[in-house]
Amino acid sequence: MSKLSFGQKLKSLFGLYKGAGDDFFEELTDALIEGDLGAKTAVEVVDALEKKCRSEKISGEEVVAAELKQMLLSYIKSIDFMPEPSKVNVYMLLGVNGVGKTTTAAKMAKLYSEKGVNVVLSASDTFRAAAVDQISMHGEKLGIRVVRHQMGSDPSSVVFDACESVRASGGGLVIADTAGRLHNKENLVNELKKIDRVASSKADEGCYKKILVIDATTGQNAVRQAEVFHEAVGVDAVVITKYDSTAKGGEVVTIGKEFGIPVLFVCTGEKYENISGMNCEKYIDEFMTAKQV
Ligand SMILES: Nc1nc2c(ncn2[C@@H]2O[C@H](COP(=O)(O)OP(=O)(O)O)[C@@H](O)[C@H]2O)c(=O)[nH]1
Ligand SMILES: [Mg+2]
Repeated sequence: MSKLSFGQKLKSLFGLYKGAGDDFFEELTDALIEGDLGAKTAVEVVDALEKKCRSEKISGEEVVAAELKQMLLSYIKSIDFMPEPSKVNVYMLLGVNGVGKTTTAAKMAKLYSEKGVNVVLSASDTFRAAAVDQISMHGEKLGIRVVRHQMGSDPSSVVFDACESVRASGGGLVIADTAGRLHNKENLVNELKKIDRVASSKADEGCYKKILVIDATTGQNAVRQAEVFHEAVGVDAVVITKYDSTAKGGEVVTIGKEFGIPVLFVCTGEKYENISGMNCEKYIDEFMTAKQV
């Protein structure tokens, strides 16, 4: 059975536009909410769009679609991080359980080491033995060194050692995996802050980045996670995972709009190669027209 993708639905909705009429904008609001933009953002975006359509007497569906695209584009930003090879760089991956932190750490390790960067993986999810094994397995497969301690040890001491090791070898990049701790518990936020303090004191100036991993299939939950982590330690960029599945992707617009956090990578599968830089224009085009379910 063929099913219209969200983007195809949105596209066909524009066919109903006959000038600034209420029905169209209401339906557009619903469609954007369905696309994971969140109610607040959807209403704000559509209000602004409707105002513009009225004041400029916009009547063509292509023009309205183009206006919406520009508006959505204005909220999202891409960013590209390049480690400084002779310095100690730390990219810390944050996020709740299961979003894809460990997988993303491995993908990024491969990506940066292929660019000639000396990469060390820091197995800082010390809460479960399986987590340390999982990242060690990736390290072995990729030929990338993994700094690990025993399960249950202090995650910030793993980051500390990984940084020392990188400095001793003349510089490079520590990619730190972390536990998907329940970020709303005060003690766990404190622990996050402790790793953050260690990483920022060990990394050279300007070389420490906090990267929040979000699962694109979780919609507005991802927005709430961004809020909590951003408040706790300040997030420099997000990586979107599982964009290969039924994810619609609207939460990225909301994260950009509400918190101004840019997107570093988009991941579209479990393989090491399934990671690419963010192309905002392509992302919004897919959101509005093309992404298949
Ligand atoms: N389809 C898909 N699966 C992914 C992606 N990234 C991670 N996964 C899977 O999501 C699950 C959780 O990933 P993991 O890295 O262990 O998450 P963590 O708990 O945040 O470290 C694993 O089964 C991964 O293979 C992605 O981009 N697409
Ligand atoms: Mg993990």
